Amino acid sequence: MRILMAVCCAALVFSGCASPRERLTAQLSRAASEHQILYGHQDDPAYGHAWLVTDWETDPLVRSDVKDVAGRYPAIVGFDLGGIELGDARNLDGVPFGLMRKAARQQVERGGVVTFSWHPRNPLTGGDAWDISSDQVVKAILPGGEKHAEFELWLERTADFFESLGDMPLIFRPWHENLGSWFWWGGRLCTAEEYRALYRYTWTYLTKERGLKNILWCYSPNGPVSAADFLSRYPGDDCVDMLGTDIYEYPAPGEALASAGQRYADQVRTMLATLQSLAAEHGKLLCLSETGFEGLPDPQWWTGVLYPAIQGSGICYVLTWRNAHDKPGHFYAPWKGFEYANDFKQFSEKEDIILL
Ligand code: BMA
Repeated sequence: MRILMAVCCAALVFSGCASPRERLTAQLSRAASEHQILYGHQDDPAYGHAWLVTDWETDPLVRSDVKDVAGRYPAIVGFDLGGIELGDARNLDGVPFGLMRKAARQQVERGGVVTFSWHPRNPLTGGDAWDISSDQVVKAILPGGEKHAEFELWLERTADFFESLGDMPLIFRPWHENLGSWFWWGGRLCTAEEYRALYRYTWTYLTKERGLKNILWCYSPNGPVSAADFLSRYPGDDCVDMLGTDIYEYPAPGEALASAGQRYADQVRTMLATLQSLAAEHGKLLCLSETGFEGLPDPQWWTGVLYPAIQGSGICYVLTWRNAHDKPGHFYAPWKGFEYANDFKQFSEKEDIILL
């Protein structure tokens, strides 16, 4: 199925008639079929460990913690849209949407890929994405609900942003980590029907009503979970292009690094094997949409834990989370001067790991 998809896309791309979606699908299918994995980093051009772009309009946006260490840029860059729904100029972490637009364009021009997550506010309570004080939020924003009109406006603003990117292709993975219960759209906060309706409403509005042809849709629940659980809230093959999962390494209190690393690697390997067979059945791409080990305390995390867990897994990309400029211990990629940076450099030089 994947090969057929790649051949069809290649033919379209060759004929010059491919839509942005089709071009990106062809690029990622090709990578996957060649067992190549694009390496990605969240917010990479906006800030890093102890630095921040302050004037994005004049700044060339060429700094990158990843490039400082590996000599090359991440092949995929992630940004978060949280705050776009309110009409804010900056997202929840202070990144200007103007910077994202400019950096996304540069990333695609250099042959890379861009992905967007979304941590929107809680439309019922006014709290943030992590406000789980009510299990009525999803119900309230669906058609017939008291906050539906407001939600329509939120989607309109999100669609306006995507539209402003022109024909630049991108991956969007809304309503992520939905099998846990830490976001207002999480497992215990809405029914499976409500969740599916939320995802489908979002897809229908952007794709059908607004006619956006530049989006690849990624469904990315938190892992590890069984295939049955993964599919329990799956919105449908027509509105998903890629299956993803978010898995982080968290040692238990007092747990040795070797044991935590082993447990995490087993979880990733098992979950990606599950995704690989689901993706083959459903004709989808697959990815490790978010991962990492906060503060990178394991000297050989990249070559000894992550790489063996993802090698040959069939994923087209892996993305590690952000390097906060204002929280010294909150980083997931190395930076210049970090004591274990060389392990990342070695990872980046593996022939199946792609940087730009
Ligand atoms: C979380 C943390 C938060 C951040 C959020 C959205 O995992 O990094 O600090 O606000 O992602 O980017």
